[in-house]
Amino acid sequence: MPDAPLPDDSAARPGGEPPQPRGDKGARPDTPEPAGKTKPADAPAAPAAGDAPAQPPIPEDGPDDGAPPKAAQPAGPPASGPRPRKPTLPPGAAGRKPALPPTAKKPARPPGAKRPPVPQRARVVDPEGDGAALGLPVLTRKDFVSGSDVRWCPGCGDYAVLAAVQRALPELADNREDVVFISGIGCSSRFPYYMNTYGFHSIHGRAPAVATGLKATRPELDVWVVTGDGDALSIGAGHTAHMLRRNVDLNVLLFNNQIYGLTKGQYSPTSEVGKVTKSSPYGSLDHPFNPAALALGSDGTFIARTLDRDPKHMQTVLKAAHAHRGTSFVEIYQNCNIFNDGAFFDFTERETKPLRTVFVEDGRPMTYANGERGLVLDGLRLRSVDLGGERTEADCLVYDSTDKALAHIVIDQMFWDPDLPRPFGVLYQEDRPTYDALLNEQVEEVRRTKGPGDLKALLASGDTWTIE
Ligand SMILES: Cc1ncc(C[n+]2csc(CCOP(=O)(O)OP(=O)(O)O)c2C)c(N)n1
Ligand code: SF4
Ligand SMILES: [Mg+2]
Repeated sequence: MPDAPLPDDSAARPGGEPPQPRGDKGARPDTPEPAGKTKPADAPAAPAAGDAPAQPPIPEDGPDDGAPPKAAQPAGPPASGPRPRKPTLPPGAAGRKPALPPTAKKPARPPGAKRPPVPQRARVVDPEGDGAALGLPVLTRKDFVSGSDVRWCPGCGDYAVLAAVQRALPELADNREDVVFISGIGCSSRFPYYMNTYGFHSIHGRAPAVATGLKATRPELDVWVVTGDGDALSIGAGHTAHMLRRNVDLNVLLFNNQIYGLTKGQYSPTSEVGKVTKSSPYGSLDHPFNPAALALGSDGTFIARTLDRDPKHMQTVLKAAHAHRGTSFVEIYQNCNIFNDGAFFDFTERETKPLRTVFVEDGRPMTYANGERGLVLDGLRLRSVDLGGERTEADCLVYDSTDKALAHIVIDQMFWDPDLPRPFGVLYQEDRPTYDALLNEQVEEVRRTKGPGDLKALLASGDTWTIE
């Protein structure tokens, strides 16, 4: 069963208040004690049961760099104490507005009183970018911020991803009504509540199935899938692979924190060997997935990797993913500061990042460490070399994201070889017809040649029996 209630219809409308979870179930983990490791010195104490739950700051505007808010306030998942309940409605009245008595009229506005503001429709972005000059309203980040309290732990990397998506969307979306976020179950999967767009917090591991159905029947919509390493790669692994091979035109954001966050810190399919958690007290024996390799092996047509702590890079990748027609698979390294703090610090912290990361760009040589090192191809093996002496930038491999053989080498070797840095950016892309386009073409073709069809007649055709 999903951990959070399914959104109801009324709540999923843009501008409407997304549904709130009933009680704390499914909202956030209620025990902050990280599994398998001692609590960091600055980790917050768990609020006593019955205390008011600590609310993380709502990232109204967020820091300008989109970085996650620091865990300065009373942090950690809230206590499982009671939360204020909505007044109980009479049976059958749920979801309905209290009706006015038949003869009752709306109270008249006193003379001279101002007319209440008319709710604004979502506004259209001028594709030429001169909307402001024409006096037209233009979508901004705020248009994509829902009124819901964000219920992630303070300091969680999810905030930075949310901010980056909300910042990128005004440039990508013509209007909010055509944008849909579909998620599975997990902390990351709470994402649709916080977007002022359509959304569906669906079933564990099944967001690709729901999204495929939606995109196939409403191809004009801009459909995003938000999922976690557990959601997409444990229970949903089969669905993820089929979505990729079909090349459904979806934008997939996989929040990889190498842990099950929502269920309080069990090891996940991306956790490293030896990971000590409550569910692996002697260390995990599982060989982890490399999500990008899984996507490439599933014949994915767009594969990228970015980081919560590099908001500018994340925005660039989001825009490239959105521009791609087909399944855009974006793996985002996301810090879970409660149950797996520092999993990606090698790639995000100032001291280690230059030596441990390469940001690939088409047509540019693969250099890193502030230009002091580079990557060369030695047969089918990548090697890291010092630059400035015998070797120069001109000797380095020039990246080409459309080269599948290169993508295999880069995605695989740079994940496992500790002497190689980790690659970020658009790692692979190709053009291939999308499933939704092919499906709709096929339906049109059959309609054209055979007529509109009759479902009842189809069901009653062939070998059917009447049971009397
Ligand atoms: C059918 C089913 N099995 C198991 C669960 C418990 N469960 C909820 S979320 C989750 C894993 C979430 O991990 P991930 O996708 O990595 O999300 P995160 O919380 O780390 O963002 C699990 C196992 C469930 N809700 N439903
Ligand atoms: S991913 Fe970790 S830090 Fe983020 S909300 Fe979940 S438990 Fe908290
Ligand atoms: Mg996770």
